[in-house]
Amino acid sequence: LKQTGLTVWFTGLSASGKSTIASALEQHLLHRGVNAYRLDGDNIRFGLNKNLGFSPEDRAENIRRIAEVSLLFADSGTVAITSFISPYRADRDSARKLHADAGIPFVEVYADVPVSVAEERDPKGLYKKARAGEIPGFTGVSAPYEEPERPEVHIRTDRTTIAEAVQQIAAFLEARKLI
Ligand code: GGZ
Repeated sequence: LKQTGLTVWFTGLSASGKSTIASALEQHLLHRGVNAYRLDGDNIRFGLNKNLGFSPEDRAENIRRIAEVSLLFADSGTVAITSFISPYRADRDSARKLHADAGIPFVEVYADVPVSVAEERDPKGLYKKARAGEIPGFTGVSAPYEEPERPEVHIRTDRTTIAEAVQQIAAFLEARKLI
């Protein structure tokens, strides 16, 4: 018995909460017996993509490879959950098209937070460094973040609890009969 695979694609600023929600969603799905696997900076940027930096070209290649890997997981029947800034609309749209061409569902989740709030959170002190000019091309400070125009799920993470965010995504997946 094979479950339908799909990709849940998070996008949002650094410190938007996307990885926290992605982890909670993964746990939620696993507890319901739905196989899920999360791709994030820890298992991708330090491995497969360790030769890539943060120039627009490298980010495009980062996202291209992640899209291909998530498609493979989804094709195997898993819910692939990706958690990367993916700041460029064109790169996200390519990931979407890759899935559409393969007939695999793609669900874009926008972890939306004002830059000012992400900057107040600043859990790793990266915004502070970016403001000081120590990290060139930092998303939201000195590099663009292109907001999704029609994400399947839009979460204002500064006004939503983690549990509510997971429920919002799970409800969408259920309504579409994806889980
Ligand atoms: C944005 C950067 C940068 C620059 C390092 N811009 O908070 P974090 O640390 O853990 O999340 C950020 C992560 C972004 O990697 P992604 O692979 O998600 O980015 S993209 O989708 O745009 O390719 C941050 C850290 O890496 N980081 N330099 N210049 N974030």
